[in-house]
Amino acid sequence: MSFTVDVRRRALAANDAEAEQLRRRFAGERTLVTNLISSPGSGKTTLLEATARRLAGRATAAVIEGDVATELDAERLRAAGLPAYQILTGGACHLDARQIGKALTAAAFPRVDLLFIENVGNLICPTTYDLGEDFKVALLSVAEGSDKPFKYPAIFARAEVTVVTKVDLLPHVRFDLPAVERQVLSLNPSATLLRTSSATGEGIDAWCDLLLERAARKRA
Ligand SMILES: Nc1nc2c(ncn2[C@@H]2O[C@H](COP(=O)(O)OP(=O)(O)OP(=O)(O)O)[C@@H](O)[C@H]2O)c(=O)[nH]1
Ligand SMILES: [Mg+2]
Repeated sequence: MSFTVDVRRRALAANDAEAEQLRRRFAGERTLVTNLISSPGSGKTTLLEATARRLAGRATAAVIEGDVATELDAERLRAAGLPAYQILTGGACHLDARQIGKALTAAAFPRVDLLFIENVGNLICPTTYDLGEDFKVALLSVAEGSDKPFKYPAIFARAEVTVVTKVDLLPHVRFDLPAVERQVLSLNPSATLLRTSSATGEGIDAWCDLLLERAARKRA
């Protein structure tokens, strides 16, 4: 085994151990945790803003944001009414479990029903880092092209939920939605597929219902 492969394997094993501690903590707090992963600009923060509006008064939520630079996304979510903590990776292309643990200590959120983790925008690096989440959510906007699940198979294979975002733009872009859904299901036959538009509100109820149902199951 090469030195690089060995170091990477150890780093992932250390991350998995930290993630397991987080998972036990979230189980004790009965908080449903989702890890949102997608390309830059595919609509993660905007979906969370729409989610905050739709869930207001129905569930409590908080957000951990991961970005290379700026506090912009955390500021947007605070403006939408959610407690939000920004992790700045300073160049790293994914979040890890240790950062989540530190963020939880620094943020000192009250106990919440839902914790959203918005990962650093890309479809590759965040895939293998367990953050103690209940499930990963992959987002793919209709502006990104219909070949993406097969070009970035690992994330679509691991995400329990894939959300096709910005469906309001479908009349204006070339995007083969059935082909994308077929690719996702061939990579992960048990995936849940959703279509949303944060602009028109289409699909936001289905997304929120899924979250509320999963959060209720975790509380039971
Ligand atoms: N038409 C349309 N535009 C959207 C929708 N959702 C997001 N946008 C726009 O897409 C752009 C990027 O959205 P963000 O939510 O910031 O994307 P992101 O995935 O959080 O981006 P990063 O945090 O940089 O990875 C913004 O200009 C949004 O207004 C949608 O459903 N429809
Ligand atoms: Mg964002």
